[in-house]
Amino acid sequence: MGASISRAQVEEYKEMVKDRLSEDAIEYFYTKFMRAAPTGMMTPALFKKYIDDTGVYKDRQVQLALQRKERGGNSSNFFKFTKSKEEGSGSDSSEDEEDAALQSIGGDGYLHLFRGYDIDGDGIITFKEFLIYHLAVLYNTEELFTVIFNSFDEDGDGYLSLGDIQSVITASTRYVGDYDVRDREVRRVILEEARRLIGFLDIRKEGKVHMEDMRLVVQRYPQVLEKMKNLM
Ligand SMILES: [Ca+2]
Ligand SMILES: [Ca+2]
Repeated sequence: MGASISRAQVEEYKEMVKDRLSEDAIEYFYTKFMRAAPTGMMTPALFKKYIDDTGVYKDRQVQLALQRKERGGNSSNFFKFTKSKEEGSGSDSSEDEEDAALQSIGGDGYLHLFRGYDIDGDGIITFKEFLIYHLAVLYNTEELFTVIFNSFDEDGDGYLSLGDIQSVITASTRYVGDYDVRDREVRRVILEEARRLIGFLDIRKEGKVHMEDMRLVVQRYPQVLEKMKNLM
């Protein structure tokens, strides 16, 4: 695959995004993707490097924290952990590719993000998946539901458990705020946040959230999906 996108591909992707993105935007994402994954297959290691290099994840979380601060705080305890800290976007490590990256993708909390992008769950992010993810997150399209559900379903069993939710919040807390998630108070707040969320979504009171139930809840309360997006 070359660095530039063919006419046929642009048409195909335009069709796929139902004209919600302009050709320029598609080309922009394509260039960005191919720079990170020149073969067209973004592995977990390439994904980690992409996230580190662009700093998108951190930037987004920092922006959210700032917005919240401007609004005069949030009732949720979780967000008191979200520091608005500026940091360079580069990563200091560059060699020692795959192994180290694969190891730390879990430890650094990239894995839930990876699951969000990797819609078919085959362990590789394709450009189509990359595009769908950005479309979903930017425009709150119906795909956002799938992106968020997959991202939170850590063990991939098709349900969200308290443990799944706790892991995702823990990972993003560690990554975003550099908090010591072993700290008892930090753990307590994360657990509280996870319990509150599952209490809201688990309408059958089974201790796990069914996908169709979550769909019903977020249709009625779109702000819950927004909140889960922010917790990712
Ligand atoms: Ca995939
Ligand atoms: Ca699960």
